[in-house]
Amino acid sequence: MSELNYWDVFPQSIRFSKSDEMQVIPLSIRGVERSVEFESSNPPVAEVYEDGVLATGLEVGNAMIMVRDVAHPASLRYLQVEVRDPSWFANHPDYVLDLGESVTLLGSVIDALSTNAVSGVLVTIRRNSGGSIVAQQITDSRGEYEVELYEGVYIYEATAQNYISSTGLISVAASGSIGQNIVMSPELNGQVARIVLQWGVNPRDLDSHLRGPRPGGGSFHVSYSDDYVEDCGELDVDDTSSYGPETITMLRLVAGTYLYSVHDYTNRNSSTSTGLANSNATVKLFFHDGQELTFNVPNQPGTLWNVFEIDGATGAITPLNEMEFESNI
Ligand SMILES: [Ca+2]
Repeated sequence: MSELNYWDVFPQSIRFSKSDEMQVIPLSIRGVERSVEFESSNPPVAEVYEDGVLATGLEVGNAMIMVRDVAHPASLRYLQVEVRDPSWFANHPDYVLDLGESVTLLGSVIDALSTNAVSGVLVTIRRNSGGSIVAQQITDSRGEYEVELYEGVYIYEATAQNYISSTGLISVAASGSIGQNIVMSPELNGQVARIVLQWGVNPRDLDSHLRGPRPGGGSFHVSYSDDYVEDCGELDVDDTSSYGPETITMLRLVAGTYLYSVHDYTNRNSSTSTGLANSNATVKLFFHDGQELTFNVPNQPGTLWNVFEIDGATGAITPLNEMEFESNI
């Protein structure tokens, strides 16, 4: 089960010369694998077959191709197609089909608990889940890897001895920067779960909060202001200067409801802020039974993101993904 949601269609714009023969180009859906359907605003100019192959070139004109996620119809991507008279290309000899830039991506892998660099990690990058490998490298002594990729969204898998394997998304921009490191969690050693929060450059300070039942009665609340509660949980890192990670380790499960939330401390006094929604925050839950779940912050205003609940009696995990405004939690 995964809540990863980023995806895109490539290329995003295509310009063809009109010809007497149909021109075809396979479109690539990058990011998390999904089932999509295509709709053309102008089928005589451009159409997409069910297998994702664009057919165009017979008529001059413009078409917008809408790419819709079948399971989430509100999730849309667009591809712009232009078919020009051959004389246009004669006047623009430098024009080449834009498949995005090939960029060098320099990434780092860090330990969720110590935030130290992790060397010897095998990083495998695919265009989509289950797709073929486009790059693979082992991190060096500085925990870094360097690969050559086209712009777009990719899936990574990182594996190393004594760490829980991790998968997620990396977004490759023209600048090559990715903003977020790959964070690896050391294997659980009798603990119940590890919860890793990461985000982008803004806001500077997000906080992780875990609340739940205390063995023997009462409740606990682990956060930056109480970072260790015996037999309950421990916050390993309180990051106050962008990116994270902040990591909470759950120590025991007893009957009752556990709630994990992310609070936007920087914007806590706002009642309109979209800072948290725009933070690119992700939460990874590594559960003792081997489940690894990723949650992405909802695109809604709010200063408190209630991420998930765990039923302590059954171990069932329930995604919440609710946003609200709270100055203090
Ligand atoms: Ca913090």
